[in-house]
Amino acid sequence: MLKVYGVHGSPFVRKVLITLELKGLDYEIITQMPFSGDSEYKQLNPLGKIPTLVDGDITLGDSKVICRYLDDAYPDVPIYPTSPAEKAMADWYDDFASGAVAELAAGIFFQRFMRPRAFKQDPDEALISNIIENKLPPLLRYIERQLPSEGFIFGDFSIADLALVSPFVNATYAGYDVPADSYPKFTTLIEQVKAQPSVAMILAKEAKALGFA
Ligand SMILES: N[C@@H](CCC(=O)N[C@@H](CS)C(=O)NCC(=O)O)C(=O)O
Repeated sequence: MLKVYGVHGSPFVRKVLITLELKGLDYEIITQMPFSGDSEYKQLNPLGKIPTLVDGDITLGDSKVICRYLDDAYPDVPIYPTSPAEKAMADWYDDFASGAVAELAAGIFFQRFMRPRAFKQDPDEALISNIIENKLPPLLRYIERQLPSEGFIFGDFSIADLALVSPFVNATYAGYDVPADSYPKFTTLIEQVKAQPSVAMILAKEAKALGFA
């Protein structure tokens, strides 16, 4: 059976779990906390980051690489668009969202949720204000410009929609919601993604795991 090392609540683990659910694959979650310095886990993934996927002989780190692999290895229910141009754009959105966007949007969650719990430190509210007021808006404006007037980015729900929305699920847990008046297309997309059955299922599990439900 496929094994995912990680925990509920990570924006990156979430992408992988939703991809597995969408494809109807059996998997088990092996609990692995981030920032644990676990030397045994580093044998599997020397970066020590979550998620890591083990599928038989193959062990992969990085949610982008894992989702791409799952789509190639288990293509029955695709999570990538098919044309080379749209596939490349989906990869770009995933890279953009899992890199710069996640650093900021999930950074709010890191400060307000992880920092007090994992490091017994207060959140840096000045850093959070700088993210919300200065750093996120140019990225949100870009996302808003890229989105179609309605529906998912490539017609069907895809990794592009999931990757862009995932870090903002964490921001919401930490008290920040994307303002609908400034970003109407993106806030609509966020709700549409959350309403997908595979997404709603994982969000319900993680809300329970994080103590929000
Ligand atoms: N690019 C990676 C990022 C993974 C990542 O940063 N995961 C966080 C948890 S949300 C982590 O494990 N952080 C621990 C660390 O940086 O040591 C991916 O997409 O999977």
